[in-house]
Amino acid sequence: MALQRTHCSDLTHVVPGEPVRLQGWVHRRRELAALIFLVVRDRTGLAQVVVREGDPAWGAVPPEETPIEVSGTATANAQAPGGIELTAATVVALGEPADTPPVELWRPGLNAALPTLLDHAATTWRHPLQRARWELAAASLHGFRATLDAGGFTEVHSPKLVESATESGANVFEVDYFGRPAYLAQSPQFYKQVLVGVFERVYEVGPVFRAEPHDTVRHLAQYVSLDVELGFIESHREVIACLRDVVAGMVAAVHERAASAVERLGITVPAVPEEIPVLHFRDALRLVGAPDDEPDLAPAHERALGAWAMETHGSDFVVVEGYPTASRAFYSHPDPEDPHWSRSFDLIFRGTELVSGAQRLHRYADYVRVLEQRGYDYAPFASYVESFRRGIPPHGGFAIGLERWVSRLVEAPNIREVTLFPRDLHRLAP
Ligand code: AMO
Repeated sequence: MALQRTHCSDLTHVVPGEPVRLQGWVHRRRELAALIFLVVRDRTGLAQVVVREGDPAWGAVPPEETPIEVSGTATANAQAPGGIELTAATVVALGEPADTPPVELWRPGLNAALPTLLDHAATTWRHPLQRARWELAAASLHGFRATLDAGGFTEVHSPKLVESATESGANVFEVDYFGRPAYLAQSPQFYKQVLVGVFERVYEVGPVFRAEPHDTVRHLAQYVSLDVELGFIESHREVIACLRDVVAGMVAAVHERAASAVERLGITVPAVPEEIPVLHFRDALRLVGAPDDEPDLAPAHERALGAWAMETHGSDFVVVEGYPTASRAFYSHPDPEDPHWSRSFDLIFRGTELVSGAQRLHRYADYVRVLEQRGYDYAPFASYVESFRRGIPPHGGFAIGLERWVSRLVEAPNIREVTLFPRDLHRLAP
């Protein structure tokens, strides 16, 4: 029977003298006169193998990035990572010898320009620092789901081929659907709302599509949207409280499940305050010195609000509520006290919008009126709007952009750096 596989990070626990079998990639092959230092990389970390002249592996270590299996003897060496290395090794290649990678993955830093990183994403993501970024994303997804599962939410999946734009007509991808026009979903907005009528509380993790015409450092043409919707609420403030707990759950999961990624990257994981500071849109405009009739916050305003939240509240997070109704999506609930403002909000994290949310309209007549006021055709919205005739309770929700979250977490200058295979104006491959 073959010896059980040991993972690189477990080598440190093996008793010297014991036989060991590793599987992984040739991370580094360094040849000296009578010695080859081989560093093996697997999903858990790195391990050192020392090959001496006369060892079975002598002359048989394939080039960097080739997948291999190494059998040898655990040997104590204070200089080896974890104090144990492998000696007297046999190396078997598990594939063709790999071509020289476009960047040297064994170097501690990944020194390549962004286009090189993206063109060769399938290989460059192997670098331990690059992998760490996705490990943060994966842990965050776990925390998102775990928090909502514990709160009585049901995970759903909605269609990505849809008949109408959900956010605005401007940036939709049109596709040919059996000879008639259809769109790639900009968000699961309509479906999550009507599913409140079934489950009360739902969430979805999935891709959404935006035909963003601008090349910016914070927009992608496809991103992962973390959507939440909950019923039987009194106002958007309960939605903000739910959002606070979800973000705290994501942060907790990063600590629990991605501690080694945090350490490798040397990042500061934010603390989520019990109550995130909330500013009304009106006051936010004044604070940043913008005119009173500004319809939205510009990126520079968000940066200024982020700096304000840190200075005055020691918080990486700030919520802006009450955006003008006219500048938000048609399904947003106006403020009953003054319908010029809406019960909508954004969460700004480290100076960038991370989340949008709101209480929604939930009465059929309100939808009919608002569609008419905005000059939208009824037909493309009919199946959505008509469900409000059959008993949808007061509800609200929000959506977090996963890549935005990770990019602010690691403070990456460009969102593409934390996206596995980004899609943008110019990129459709890899
Ligand atoms: P919104 O369009 O503001 O709201 O999107 C919500 C969050 O998604 C992220 N995001 C993006 N990330 C990368 N590239 C993009 N092009 C991009 N566009 C948006 C941001 C943003 O805050 N239906 C509403 C949400 C709701 O009200 O529940 C919506 O989609 O982090």
